[in-house]
Amino acid sequence: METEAPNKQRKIIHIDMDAFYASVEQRDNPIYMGKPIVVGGLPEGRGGVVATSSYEARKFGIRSAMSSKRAQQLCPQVIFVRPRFEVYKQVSNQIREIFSRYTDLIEPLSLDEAYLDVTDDKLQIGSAIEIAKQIKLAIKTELKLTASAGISVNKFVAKIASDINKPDGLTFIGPSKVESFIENLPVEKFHGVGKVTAEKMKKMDLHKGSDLKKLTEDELVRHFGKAGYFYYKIVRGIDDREVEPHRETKSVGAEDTFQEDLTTLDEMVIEIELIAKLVHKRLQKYNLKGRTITLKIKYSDFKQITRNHSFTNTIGDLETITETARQLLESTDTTNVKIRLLGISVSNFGELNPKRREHYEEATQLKLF
Ligand code: DCP
Ligand code: MG
Repeated sequence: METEAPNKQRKIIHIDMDAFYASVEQRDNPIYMGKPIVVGGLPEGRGGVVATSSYEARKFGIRSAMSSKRAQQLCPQVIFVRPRFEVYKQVSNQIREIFSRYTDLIEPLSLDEAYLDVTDDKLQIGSAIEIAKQIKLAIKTELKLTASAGISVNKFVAKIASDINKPDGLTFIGPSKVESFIENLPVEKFHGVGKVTAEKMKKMDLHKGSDLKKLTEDELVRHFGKAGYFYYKIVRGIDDREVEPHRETKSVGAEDTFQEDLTTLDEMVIEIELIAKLVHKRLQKYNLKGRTITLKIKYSDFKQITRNHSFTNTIGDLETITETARQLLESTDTTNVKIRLLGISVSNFGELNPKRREHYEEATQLKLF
């Protein structure tokens, strides 16, 4: 590592709140404390899904993005709680204020997680471990919530580390441990490797970092496309991505992977309407409008296509999003196809109001409430 890093070794912390929405609900409603709860849609409602669940509920196998019906089957006594996004947003601002006591290099990835570069921290504490401890303590005493921290020399390792000792964890992967840590990392834990890629890797007998390391850059790119360049570097512990405090939102979107492939136009249109609603809700939440609407379709053979349409003016209303996505869908062959995934995103926002220039990660999972 030392040889390829002429600059000073960086100190990166990744913080991720534990069972975020559920912990906030348990904090604010003491009757939920110590109980299995699900924040999300009701099991009676069509398409209700779990946004998150308390750790007590996870013992029963309940997970994010699972249908609320399934969650109820797994744990009949589970309590369903409606989400209160405004409160989560407020807590998110409070944790960011705590981070800002130590550094201005904060890159939020979502409401509950962020990267911090504390190489030169404001209070000249120097030790990233000590800073992470102080942040966790402030979150606990001031907000009555817990967070987990990962500390390392780059974003990739810090992010994976924060997940290792959840909840209330603190994991430090020092410079001399980075390479062996990645070599032993199962491929599905690699940030950016989704289920499909992980399966593909396993079929190729690639199970952990050290297996990926045996492939040349060309081979990785041949099999995994552009991501191959990233994998090549990352398995060697090289991740120079900066913590970007002002990264702007490039697109707002939602997508859904179906348990059973869609084969009829009617089914596809129903899904388009659901996904469009969600995209619309997110645009409203962040007060955004865009000029371009993109539809993504993934077929059962994993082939993926995108179709987009751009307007001269920015749009953000539900009807336009739904209609445009539907027309884009109809511009493709919808007969004799099996669709595994549909996604809609809105991009090309134009000048953002600087006051709202916050970063929101492009959402990739369908969250229906
Ligand atoms: N979320 C959601 N739908 C998902 C995943 C997450 O609505 N499919 C929301 C609810 C979570 C929040 O985002 O509380 C943060 O997501 P995390 O993945 O960090 O999950 P949690 O914080 O709930 O749990 P963990 O302790 O595993 O971080
Ligand atoms: Mg979390």
